[in-house]
Amino acid sequence: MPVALVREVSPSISQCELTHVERVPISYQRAVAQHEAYIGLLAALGCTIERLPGLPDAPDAVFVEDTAIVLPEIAIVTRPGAESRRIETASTADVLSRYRPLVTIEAPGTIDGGDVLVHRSTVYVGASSRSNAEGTRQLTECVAAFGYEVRSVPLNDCLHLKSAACFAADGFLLFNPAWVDGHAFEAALRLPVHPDEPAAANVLRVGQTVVLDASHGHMADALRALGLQVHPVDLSELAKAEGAVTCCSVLVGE
Ligand code: CIR
Repeated sequence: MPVALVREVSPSISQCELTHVERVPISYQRAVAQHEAYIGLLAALGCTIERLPGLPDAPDAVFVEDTAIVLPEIAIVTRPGAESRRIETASTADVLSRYRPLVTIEAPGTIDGGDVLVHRSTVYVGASSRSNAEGTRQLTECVAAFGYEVRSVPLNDCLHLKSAACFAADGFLLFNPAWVDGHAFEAALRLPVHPDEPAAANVLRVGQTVVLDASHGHMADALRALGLQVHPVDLSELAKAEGAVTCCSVLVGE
């Protein structure tokens, strides 16, 4: 089972970046409690938890996914699209260097890890407001040697590619058709989200199980009906900061 890199919620989370959601008050205490429950679930599923150093002055630091992309062969330290988030990457790099050879996206390239979805040997990159063409070009160069093909995916009205689409299992895509064209992905099975749950495609695969937000009951039922093991977790407070289940960890496979 993988190592899960996580980082505590910053007390400054109320000053987080927001792009597609209205700012509403965030309870730091509730956010911390929900985040600890998320970490507890990953541990219960067999992950080894490694905590990155806290960054109290980086409001979005809990969303570690955006700071790195980890492949079996290499890890890519990102250069996040939001300037306020660039201070987050150095400490991720320090820890990741124990697990993988590292490369770093350099200016003027930008990539957020939330825009990068790896499935078999294809690396899908969301053409979001956070990840630019130069970042995608650098990523392509980094991974080509290992046989990965990079494809840029257009997005509408969502923060990151993984807000719009994730694989729940090999060849099984979840997606929101309002935000991304499901045919952009090679998949044997494509399941659109229920219209009442626009963000329900964001799921985290841990081994054979699927972690999803507890508010996505339609999606949980649909996945269970297809025989998948599903673990809901309540991240409603972090959702106010535009975060979701994939954002709060970087999984480093053995
Ligand atoms: C941001 O706008 O950067 C944060 N407030 C939310 C980041 C969520 N990360 C993710 O979806 N990978």
